[in-house]
This record gives sequence, C-alpha cells and structure tokens, in this order.
Amino acid sequence: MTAEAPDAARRAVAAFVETFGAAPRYLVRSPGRVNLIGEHTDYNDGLCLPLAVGLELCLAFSPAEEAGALIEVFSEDREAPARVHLPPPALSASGPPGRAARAQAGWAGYVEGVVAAMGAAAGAGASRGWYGSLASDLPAGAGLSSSAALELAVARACAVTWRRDWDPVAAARLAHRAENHWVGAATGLLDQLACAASTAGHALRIDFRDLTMLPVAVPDSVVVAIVDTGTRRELVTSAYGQRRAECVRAAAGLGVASLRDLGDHLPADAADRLDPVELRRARHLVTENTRVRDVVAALARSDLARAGAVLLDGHRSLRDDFEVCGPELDAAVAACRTAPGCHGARMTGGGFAGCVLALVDAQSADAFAGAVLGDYRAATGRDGVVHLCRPVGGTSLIPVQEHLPRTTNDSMKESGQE
Ligand code: GAF
Repeated sequence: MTAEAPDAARRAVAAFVETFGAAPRYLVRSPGRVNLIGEHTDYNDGLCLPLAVGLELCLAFSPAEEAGALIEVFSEDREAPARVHLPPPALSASGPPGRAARAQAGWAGYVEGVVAAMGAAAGAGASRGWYGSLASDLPAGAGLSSSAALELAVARACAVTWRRDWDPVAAARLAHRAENHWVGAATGLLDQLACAASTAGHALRIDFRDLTMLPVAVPDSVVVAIVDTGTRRELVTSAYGQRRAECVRAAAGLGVASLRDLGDHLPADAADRLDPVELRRARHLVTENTRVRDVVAALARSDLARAGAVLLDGHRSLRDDFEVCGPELDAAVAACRTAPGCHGARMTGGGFAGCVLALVDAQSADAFAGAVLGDYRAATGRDGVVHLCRPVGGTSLIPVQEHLPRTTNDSMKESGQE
C-alpha cells in the first residue's frame, strides 16, 4: 500500500494536551532524510546529496516555569518517558559512558545524549527544563534517519528553552557528538546535517572535507519515491563499523589520509597494495564521489535519464563493491526499474535492510507505486510501502495553533488565548 499523509504534528499536540492538560507553547517538526547519492562517503571525507522528506517527527513542548527543573519527554508508542535532570550530564569525547552514567537505553538515550551535548555548549544557560510529547511518522531502523530527526527535535527544544540562536550546522554537529559519544553509534555526520540544514525543493550537496554545502534544485516534474521493504536493521550492531575499518585500512594501504584523497581514480597499482575486500571498498568510494558530481550536474540540466542511470550504477556499487545490500533491497530496486515513470533507483542509507529510493515522473507516481508493490510482493512474498515525497526544509518551529485538537482550540478562543 502507499502511505497515508503524515500527521505527526497533530498527534504530538494532541498527546501533549492529554498528558499535561494545556496547549504546548511550541511545536517542532523534524524531517527524516533519504540520500539521493553518496553513500558511506561521509566518514571518508567525501561527497553526498541527501534531501529531507515530509515523513517527520514532531515534538510539542513547553519550557518549565522554574529553573533547575527536569526535561521530560513522552513518546506516543512508549510507556515510560525520557527524563533528564538538570544540570545536564557530562559528555566525554573519550567514548560512550558506561551503563551507569548513560541511564537510559533506546530512544531515551538519544534524548539524554543530545541534552548532554547541547548542555555542554550552553554552559550555565542550560538551567531551565522543558516537557513535551512526541509523535513520529518515521519508521525506526528503516534507514530514514528517525534517530537524527529525534536528536534535532530535542536540540531545537533545548535551544528555544535556553535562548540559544539556532544554527543548523552547529546543532547537527552537537547531535552527531551525542550519537557518537553518548549512544555509541560510530556514524558519520550525513543524517544530522540533512535533517537540520536541508531546504525545501532541494537536495543538499555536502562536501565532508570542509562541510561546504550547496542546495541543488530537484525538478518539479519528479517525485522521490521511497520504497520501504519492511526489513529493518540496527545500526549500532550492524557491519557498519566493519566497513569503516575496511575504508581506513584501504586508505592506509594506498598511502592517503582518507579515500577522498584518491580523487576520481584508483592508483594503477591499487590491486597490488590492497587485499580484494579493501580494493572493492576503495573502488566504491572513488566512483561514488564521481557519481555525486554526475547527479548534481544532471539535475542542474534536468537530465533525469542521466541522473537515474547514475543512481542504478550507485546501487550496483553498493551491492557488489561495498557489499551492504540485501535480497529485499535488490528486489525492490529491480521492481522499481521496470515500473512506469521510473528514471532510476537505488538502495539508500547504511544498508542491509530498510528502503530504496527512485526518481519518478510525478505524473506516473501512482502507477509506479502500484506496479512496484505488486512486483516486490511477487519476488519476496513481502508487503512494502511506498512514500511519494518532495524535498522539504530542515528541522523548524511551526505554529501550534493550527494543530490543536478542535476542542482545545475552541476553549482557547473562548478564553481569549489566541
Ligand atoms: C548511516 C550513517 F548514519 C550515515 O552517517 C552514513 O554513513 C550512511 O549510513 C551511509 O551513507 O545512515
């Protein structure tokens, strides 16, 4: 089936009203992301081209009246709230704290880690608590950055409450520190930057060597179709760390600090200096950076056929050279290729499970979705979900008023709170 229009904002506000008995002061929306091209390049100083999508997490919150209070976040699908006492816990660059220090596991650990990272930046300003309710339309573990969306939403709530200017790049870096040093997931900065710094209608070309960013318009004639294969992975325990280590070994074997330094070609003697696994990893990185440049150029001239062909190349590289594909991801890409209006498709995100994306003519989007889901089911016996997306802007505050449940809205009008 194709997905319903998301309404996380309305659910977050309704949950807040039900839990706290009043309307929230603020509402944050924080999007998920897909990566059009440039996979596993972020931790290799490379290039990538993500975009934020309208599947999002929303956090309704109010600052506490008293300083020195608590941060407390309820989630619609968890019984226990995340609680962080102020002053924020200390975040160490030496690695994730042990279980005793990192009191909360799962989603609450992300809340705790971001409060710690934002608190370190805010210093004595991090004295006031806040309380909130969140709702999400982002499936966890599907490769759409539900974690980064949560991190950035919490960062935004802290910034509002502690009266800090909102700098998307600085916030992304702090959220990334929390993920690396508190949660203990050794990921790159791609997800946080895409969630924080994307602009509507555009993908974001990021150069991880110097963090320069360039919005790249995605032609109005296409949608980005996300095909959720229904398979899930756990980033902390996946082969992600192993791939990172293989890239480091490949760079060392070729005498460069990072694989980006190789430019557009492997050295002629690369096969003599690397083992076969390292050679394949290095080849993916070198060709993937070139593919990012190719897709940026193709989008600039609205050459969707070329952009789609490069996506398909990228998929083959992730499958055969970087070896992070899986049978369901491969079956979903095969289903996309033959579906109406499809220019190209690839797996997206860390890999092994989750989602594929396709560039699809907007006019053919519904026919595309129907064909893909039928073929995917025939190939795997699984039901997928298609989300038809256009690029949206990064984490932002949105008006509370239009998302209030009708009864609350009416009583606020009556009591003159508008
Ligand atoms: C995951 C990681 F979190 C990112 O940093 C990035 O490496 C991606 O996999 C692969 O491109 O989403």
